[in-house]
Amino acid sequence: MDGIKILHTGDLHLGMSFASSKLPSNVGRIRRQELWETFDRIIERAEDEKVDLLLIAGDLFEYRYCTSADIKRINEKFARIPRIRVCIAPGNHDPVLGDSLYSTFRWQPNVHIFRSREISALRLDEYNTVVWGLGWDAGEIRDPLLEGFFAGDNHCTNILLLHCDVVPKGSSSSYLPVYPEQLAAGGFDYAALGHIHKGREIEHSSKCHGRYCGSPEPLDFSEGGEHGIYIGRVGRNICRVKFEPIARRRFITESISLDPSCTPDMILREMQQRIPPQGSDNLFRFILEGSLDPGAEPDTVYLQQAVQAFHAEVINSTLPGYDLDAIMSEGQEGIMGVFTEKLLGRLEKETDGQKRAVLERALYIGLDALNGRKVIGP
Ligand SMILES: [Mn+2]
Repeated sequence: MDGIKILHTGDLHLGMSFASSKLPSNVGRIRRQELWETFDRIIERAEDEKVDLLLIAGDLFEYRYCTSADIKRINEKFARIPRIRVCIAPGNHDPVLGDSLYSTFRWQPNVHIFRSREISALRLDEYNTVVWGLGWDAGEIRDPLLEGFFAGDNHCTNILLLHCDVVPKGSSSSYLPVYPEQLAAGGFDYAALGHIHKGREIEHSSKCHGRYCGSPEPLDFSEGGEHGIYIGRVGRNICRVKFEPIARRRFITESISLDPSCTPDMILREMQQRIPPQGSDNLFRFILEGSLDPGAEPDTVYLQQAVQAFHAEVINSTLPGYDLDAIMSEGQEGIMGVFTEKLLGRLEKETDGQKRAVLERALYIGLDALNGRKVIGP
C-alpha cells in the first residue's frame, strides 16, 4: 500500500494544573483526569485504525507538574501498542533539559524521542519513510532552526515532526519560528506540527501538507471550537489525513444581549437556550451585554448554578440603562445633567480604549451614586 498510516496528535499537556485557566479547583481536577482519558482514547484509536505511526508533536506532558509515576503511566499506554512506532518531538512544555524524564526514563522499544536540538532522522525502511524531528532544550527558541534544511532526494516519504510557530516569512517568534516556505523547501511530504492549540491546515505548496493537530482536549476559554486529532495516510504526493473530533468537552462562550425590559427569569431562560441539546456537560462562559435597569444587576452566582451545566461562569458586562439624553435635557441646571455632559464630553475626545472604559464606568458609578443607589465598585 502507498505511504504510511499515521495518527498525528500533540499538545496534550498531561499533568496540567489548570490553575492558569481560572477554573474552580474541583472542575480543574476533573479536567486534569479527563486529559488522561482522552490520551487513552487516542491510543485506542491508533490501535483500532491500525496506524503504523503515532506522531506526538510536543507538549505531551507538563514537565513542571509531571511525576515519574505519570511518565510510567504514559509509557504503559505505549506498551499497549507495541507494533505501532511512536515518535515524540518535545516542545516548550516538555523540553529535554538535563533532568528530563525523556532522558532518564527507560521508554518502550517502540518509542523514539527526538532528544537533540539538531534535526535528526528516524528511518522506517519497512514503510519507505523517514521521520525528521528535533526536541526543545529550553522554554524558548528564537533561532529559525529549519533554515536551509533539505531532507535530500531519498525517494522516501519524508515527514517532519516539530513543535514550532509557523509565522510569515521574516517574522520573529520566541517559539521556534518556521516559515511556510521552509516546509516546502525542506522536501517534506507531511509536516506534523504542534504548539498552536487550534487545529488547522498549512498548505503552502501542493507538495508539502502541513497540519497543526491542536490540543485534543481544549484547555481554557481561548480554545473554543472542536478539538481532535488527524488520522490517515501520507506518502509521496499523498495526503489523505482527516480531522477527527475526540475532545470530551468543549469551551463555549456566548454573548447575551440584554435590555432594561429583561427580568432575571428571562436572562436564565436565554442562557439555557444557548446550551445545545445534550450539551450541558460542556464548559460555558456567558457574557451579559447591553443594558439593564439601573440597580437591577443580575445575581451572577445564582445564574451560574441555576443554568445547570458541568461548568458555567457569568460575566456581567451590562451597563445601567440610563437615558443619558433625557438626563442632560431635563437636568441642565442640576448636578446629574452637568456631570453627564462633562463625562460624555471627555468620552468623545478619548481614543484610548482602556481610558474610555474607565470613563464609562465613572459615568455610571457617578449616576448610581447621585441616584442614591448602591454603588458596586470596579
Ligand atoms: Mn501546547
